[in-house]
Amino acid sequence: MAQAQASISDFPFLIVGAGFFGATLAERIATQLGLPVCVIDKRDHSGGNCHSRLDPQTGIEVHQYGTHIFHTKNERVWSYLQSFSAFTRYRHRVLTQYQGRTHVMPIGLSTINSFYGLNLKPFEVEAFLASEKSREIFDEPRNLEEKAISLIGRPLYEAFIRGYTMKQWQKPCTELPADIITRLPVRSNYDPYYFTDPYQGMPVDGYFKIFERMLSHPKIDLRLKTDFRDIRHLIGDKTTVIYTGPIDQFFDEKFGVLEYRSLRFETDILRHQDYQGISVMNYADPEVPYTRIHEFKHLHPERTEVFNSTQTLIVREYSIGRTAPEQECYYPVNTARNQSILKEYQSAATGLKNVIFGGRLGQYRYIDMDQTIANALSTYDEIAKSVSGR
Ligand code: 40K
Repeated sequence: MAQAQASISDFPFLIVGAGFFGATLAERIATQLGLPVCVIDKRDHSGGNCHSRLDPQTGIEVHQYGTHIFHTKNERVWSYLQSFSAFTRYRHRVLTQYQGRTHVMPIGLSTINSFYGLNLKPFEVEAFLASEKSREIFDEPRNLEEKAISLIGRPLYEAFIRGYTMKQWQKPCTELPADIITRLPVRSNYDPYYFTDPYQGMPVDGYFKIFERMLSHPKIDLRLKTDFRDIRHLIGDKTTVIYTGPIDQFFDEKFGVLEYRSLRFETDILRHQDYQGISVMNYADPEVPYTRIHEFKHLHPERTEVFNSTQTLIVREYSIGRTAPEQECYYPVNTARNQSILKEYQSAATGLKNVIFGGRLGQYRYIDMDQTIANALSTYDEIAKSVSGR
């Protein structure tokens, strides 16, 4: 017979959302403080947008919300994660298509030489870029286009930034704020790797395993397919709520709806051992409706049987505005209006004694997985202090 479920009001901690912020806090509170934690998530899986699953037909690990590459400079985060998974030595690379040709991302010596048909040496890059930039001067760039041209010159901007950014945000770069980018670093060498962090890799047996291991502790009660809005009336005043959902939804959107970009994915299984030769191929041309194609088998070349199989799975990614509540939230949209709405939610949040907001949606801030875990570990330190001080 099924055991009766403990009531929400009996838990000292209720965590809303089983992504990295929620899972890290649940794991720390359960294992280090020995306190019971209830974790709810409205989806039928843990892991938030980092969730992955094995495709039943091909055995390929699919990242259901787009490719997630773990990379960090933070030693505490890296060593913490090691207790839940070993990591491979995978190092992420990205290529981009533009007008039927293939170039290395981010822009570096390989990109400049392939794009301009040149054969520059590293020590010639700085002067070359300076001369490209000098063709058009914007002392006070008024938008993303002017800013990008002032950083890398018009041709590189038009090829690699203009179309791609417009597809991401569904707005021409002339209507996007200049401060989206502060720098557009151009590498003067042939480094082909996308990230520069000292710690990088893919979880050996998949992202889903990390979350299984983090959340499997007997003190953690994980309840999937459970929407916060359906259970919030059950919360008593003895429970601390750690909320990682969208902050505007916590307050029933009373100060207005915060805007997000969402993504739409189109999956195909193809009869090729290798479709595109790399895990992520960007498409910079504005005429191509998708922004990139993911070919997940390339994240795990060490899984030789799956990797060598004569079928592959690809996913085309389309950026879409989030117009309906059932669409997933991915990227906060940094406009003056959203920031001023956010301020109102933040000050309402500060007034709540028993609620902690965290994660990308709880903060309405673009943060990487490692930053999310770092934030959760600091939040845990605060919680541990206040628990021991009681
Ligand atoms: C940011 C503030 C944004 C929108 C879309 C697609 O590759 C990724 O998934 C992330 C890229 S890289 C990045 N670094 N900071 C943001 C700051 C909002 S978003 N991004 N955004 C990305 C992105 Cl449709 C990718």
